[in-house]
Amino acid sequence: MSGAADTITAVDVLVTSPGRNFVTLKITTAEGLVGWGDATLNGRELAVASYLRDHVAPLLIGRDPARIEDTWQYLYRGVYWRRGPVTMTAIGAVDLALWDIKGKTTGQPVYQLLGGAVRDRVLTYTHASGWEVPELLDAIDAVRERGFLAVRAQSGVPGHDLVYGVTRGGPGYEPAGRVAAPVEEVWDTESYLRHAPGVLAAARAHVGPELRLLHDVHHRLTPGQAARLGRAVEDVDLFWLEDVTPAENQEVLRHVRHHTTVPLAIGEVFNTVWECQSLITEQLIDYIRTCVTHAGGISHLRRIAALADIWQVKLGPHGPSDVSPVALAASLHVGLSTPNFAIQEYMGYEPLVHEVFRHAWSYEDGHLHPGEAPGLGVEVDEELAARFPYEAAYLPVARRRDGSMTDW
Ligand code: KDG
Ligand code: MG
Repeated sequence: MSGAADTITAVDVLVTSPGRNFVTLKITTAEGLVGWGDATLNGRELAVASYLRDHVAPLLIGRDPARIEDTWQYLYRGVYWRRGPVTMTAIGAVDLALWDIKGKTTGQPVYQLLGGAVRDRVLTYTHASGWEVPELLDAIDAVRERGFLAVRAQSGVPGHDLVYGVTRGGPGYEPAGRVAAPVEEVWDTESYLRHAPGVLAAARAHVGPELRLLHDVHHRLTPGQAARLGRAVEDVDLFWLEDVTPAENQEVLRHVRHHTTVPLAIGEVFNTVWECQSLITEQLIDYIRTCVTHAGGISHLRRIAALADIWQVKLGPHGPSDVSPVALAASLHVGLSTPNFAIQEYMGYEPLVHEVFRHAWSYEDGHLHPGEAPGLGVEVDEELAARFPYEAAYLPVARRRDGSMTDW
């Protein structure tokens, strides 16, 4: 490592679709170091790619890559408009790439630069789903056989043809399917509310007391419905109940909190600490779900974690298949070095994704570890990535039985 300040000489954006779309940022320095960042915003990928290419890349050329916090402030305060998923995902990608470069410059895995490990490995949960209860129980058994100690359980709902996150007759689903326009689902909340407590009780009866069970409601309930569901599943002893109400109006969580002791998790759609602030400081949630990609990178996720720590709220970051292996690595470096980190979602990837993104992180016995490679520990095979160009893909939308749009 030379004592002279390095400079950023190239900023490139790769859009690749090895089974699903990923937007990846590559920052190259005069000393020949390369840093990688994840800029994938599911279903709106090209907006972030353009933001980075057209508005951020020209501003980074000639800057010192070591000045991570200053660059974050420059991109956040400098834009004037602030916040929002496109801006914060772009800033997050730059932040990840600069932490990757700092790790490579110093020869250290990023978690060492964040203060070192506070735990030996990071607890993770994965998804199990089945349209009918027996299929769900089989799916839970299958992930337990792979060693998982925590499982998110989702099922079909009577009277529905499609339910987000659950496939009929097959284990896997992809959040954003390759379609020219969003698939439309019909959603009936009352039917779900009648069905879900029994499904979760059956899952608990099947697995016994030890396995951590989680459930994602996906923003679909009113405060009253959320309180009812929370009460109805209290005996199930969930690890968490996720996104019970839409995240915009946070006041309503007071009502939910007042009526149930079920642990609440929220925040995968939040982009900054300011959206987490009252939920954390009023202790309206138990877990904050902000993602390292969509909430401004490692630098900002740590700020959220620090606020949460004061209020005994723990981090349980978002990690579906649309969060690339680069971002998963970053989340693991934060997880290994952050005291109030609880659990990392890990949906897993298709085999091809592991080939395009070669990573030092690994899974074993229900836990993940970021590995000891310098930086984030992920290298992108650019030639392979170039063979899979962007394909249009959208998350679904949902309508009530009367045809009006609803949350999903
Ligand atoms: O892009 C959105 C999906 O990743 C999200 O809907 C998945 O809710 C989700 C979860 O908790 O993984
Ligand atoms: Mg979720």
